[in-house]
Amino acid sequence: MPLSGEYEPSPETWVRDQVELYERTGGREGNTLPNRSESVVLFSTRGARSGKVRKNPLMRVEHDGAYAMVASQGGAPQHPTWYHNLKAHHDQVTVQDGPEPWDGTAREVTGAEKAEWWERAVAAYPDYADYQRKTDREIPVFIVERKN
Ligand code: F42
Repeated sequence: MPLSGEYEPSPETWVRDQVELYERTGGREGNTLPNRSESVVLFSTRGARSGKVRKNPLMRVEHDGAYAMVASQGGAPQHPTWYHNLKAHHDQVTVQDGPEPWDGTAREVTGAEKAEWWERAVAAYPDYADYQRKTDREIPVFIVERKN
């Protein structure tokens, strides 16, 4: 089930457009990073302050049906805003990898579990390693698992 409430598209045109294309085609188009081969997945979160529905494509990092959300933001110094959305509403997230979104629960991983997922993330998208070198912050990783 998609999250209920008002959807507020990203102020970033390329992000907003990719979300629109992915949703309109059920993930048949807009399913890679532009001009790259690596796959993306669509995530919806609940705005920490606005309560609105926010949607972000992120790189596809999947293992045993769970999906990582890597808060890399290209190695920028601050966490992306959806990091705060997940901290505020960890049980309001949907994952869309193909035509149908499903409801999940997110949790930030740490320690050995994070190290395993970081390895998977870099295997899926090697640029993550460069992003981590670029920034002093430790890039957070959340795992989303299906509800019920
Ligand atoms: N970003 C990543 O961090 N990791 C990825 O793997 C990744 C892959 C990717 C692939 C394709 C693509 O098109 C984009 C990709 N991105 C990736 C970019 C990603 O989708 C986000 O654009 C990026 O992480 C930045 O997210 P952001 O939420 O910081 O974006 C800003 C520009 C934004 O949307 N700001 C909104 C605004 O109106 O200014 C606020 C959005 C929001 O959620 N607000 C909350 C609310 O309450 O509504 C408040 C949040 C708070 O701070 O409390």
